[in-house]
Amino acid sequence: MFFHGPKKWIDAELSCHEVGGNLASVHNNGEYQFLRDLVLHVTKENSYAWIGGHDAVEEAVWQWSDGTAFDFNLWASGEPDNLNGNEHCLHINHKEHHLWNDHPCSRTMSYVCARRQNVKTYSSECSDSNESSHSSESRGSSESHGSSESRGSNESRGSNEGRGSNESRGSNVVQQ
Ligand SMILES: [Ca+2]
Ligand SMILES: [Ca+2]
Repeated sequence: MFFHGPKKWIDAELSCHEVGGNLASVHNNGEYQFLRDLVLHVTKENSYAWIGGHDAVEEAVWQWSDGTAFDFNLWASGEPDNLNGNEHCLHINHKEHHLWNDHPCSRTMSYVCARRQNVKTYSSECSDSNESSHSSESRGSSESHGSSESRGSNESRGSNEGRGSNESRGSNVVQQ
């Protein structure tokens, strides 16, 4: 899910909560590429966007807001630099290599939400059988196909994020 915002990091995170998610976490190159493709598809450029990384609890201890392990990173060269002692939130598409940077959390920009559980919900809505054995696989495929177009455009249109997501969920069910 991609949102234009612009919002501060915390407002972006809270906005993700409203649709049952968190700012996105990234655990491998494929996931990062997916997020970058989504941002590029919606904004037509490699815009800065908040994702869920922060070291607001303890300086230099990076965490994901969705609680998953911070087991992967793609920091840009020289980052995170905690510039002026005031950079505790993580945005993507930094500089020419489009990697990660720590930045003041009060800056406003677009952001990417993710609903890890809801992806399972999608698959169980599609077919009531198989929901657990199926979930990791369907998660990958539902994110890489289709969603950047249909989900992305639904949600980027208009600012009513909660309603947008309900509508897109509803239409998925109908289509099934
Ligand atoms: Ca910091
Ligand atoms: Ca920085």
